[in-house]
Amino acid sequence: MKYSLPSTSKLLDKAFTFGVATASFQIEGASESRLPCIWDTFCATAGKVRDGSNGDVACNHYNLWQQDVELISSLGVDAYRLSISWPRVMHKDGSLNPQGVNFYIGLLDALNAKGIKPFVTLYHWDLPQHLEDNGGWLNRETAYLFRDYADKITQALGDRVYSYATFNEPFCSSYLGYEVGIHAPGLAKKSYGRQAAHHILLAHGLAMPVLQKNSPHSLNGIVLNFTPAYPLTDSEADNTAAKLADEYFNQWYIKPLFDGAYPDSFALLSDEDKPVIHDGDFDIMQAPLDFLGVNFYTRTVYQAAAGKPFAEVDMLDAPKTDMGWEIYPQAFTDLLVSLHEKYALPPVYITENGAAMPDKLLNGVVNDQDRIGYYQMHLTAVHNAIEQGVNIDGYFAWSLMDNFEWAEGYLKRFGIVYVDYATQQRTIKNSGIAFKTLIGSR
Ligand code: GBH
Repeated sequence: MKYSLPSTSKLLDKAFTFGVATASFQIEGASESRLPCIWDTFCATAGKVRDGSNGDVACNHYNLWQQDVELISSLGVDAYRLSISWPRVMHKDGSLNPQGVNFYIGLLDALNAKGIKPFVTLYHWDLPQHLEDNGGWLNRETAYLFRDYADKITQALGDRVYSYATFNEPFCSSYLGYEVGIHAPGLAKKSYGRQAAHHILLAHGLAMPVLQKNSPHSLNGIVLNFTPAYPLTDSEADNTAAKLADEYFNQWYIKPLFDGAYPDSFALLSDEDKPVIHDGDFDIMQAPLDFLGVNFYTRTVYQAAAGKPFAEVDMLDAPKTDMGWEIYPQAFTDLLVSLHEKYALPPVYITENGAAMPDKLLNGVVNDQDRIGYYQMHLTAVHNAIEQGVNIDGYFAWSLMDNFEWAEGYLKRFGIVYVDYATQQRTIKNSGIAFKTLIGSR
């Protein structure tokens, strides 16, 4: 029950930050004490969430937060990444809701008292429903409302926060939520996905100066997810397919932030699918970042196909997690090195990495050897990227504990801590014990 890294690895420096991550809708529950959000509505729509579940109770973290802080502390981590529920901290009229704000103040104070650095994400997908009713991320106004939310909440939380991220994974909110509809709000139109992405990146850019002003000492930035695209063969056609997919799913969400432009394949969009872009938007998006958060889980393989720019290939014989995602750690190293080569990156934090596995609690033990294997390979992949010159300052396991896995409901377990939903009993899995041992060995 141990992860091993070369003794000289930067990951073993005390200055390297190890943490665990969660998100508000996935763990908090207590939906009755906040405004409805788009995920409440999505969960209530038949056929959207695989087990028909919702976030009403989840891990009941809203009520069990004190014991959860003890749990986090018992893992010996340096940091805890959480997200703020916008519908919990703001009323419909745009004023702060003190009850919701006080929940986070209590939580942040308890973390700081234990010496655990809070990494706070302002938006991890739970848009207030009343804003969706007004067009959500298709409405440019939402970007300005996000800036206002960011302004008020960061003033209220003061200097309790070590790091702020504006958004978690603009790709997921825009593409999964507005372009293919497998996430809330469940809309499915190409032009919607591209417009939502533009408004989210704009909202990010509008909020960055506000964070820098209200919280000048915290590390302020954004969290992006990447699913590196590989060609099935080294044919030119497959290489082109992979390149186009990479631009569409990955570079689309980072290039505007560093280069002030969408990838070249923007030109391939029909006029109808192109987002409305105002003069100056790219200048706003390019606000300097103190850090970049990178979330990595898997890669995707592509080949050329008739009538479309790329076709995804299912790697049938490859090892996979319980999500059906291929386990391919080399892609993690390749990704980090290529981002470093392409962009003038600030310090990078791995803000999510982990795996769903079919865990079983037996006599008080979860012997999740496959997850331990996944973490071993991916920690090594991060180590290798550092050796190749990438500036990486931290690593967060996704997730602290099993939780509401979006469209999969409670069927998939990503935690390094097992949650028995019937009793809300938490049990540290063997992967979590190994994480604790690694951190403690420094
Ligand atoms: C993260 O999203 C989320 O931030 C987090 O809330 C969530 O619980 C966690 O991951 C686990 O899902 O879909 O087969 O094409 C990650 C989302 C995962 C989206 C990989 C793209 C590509 C594989 N990404 N996925 S596939």
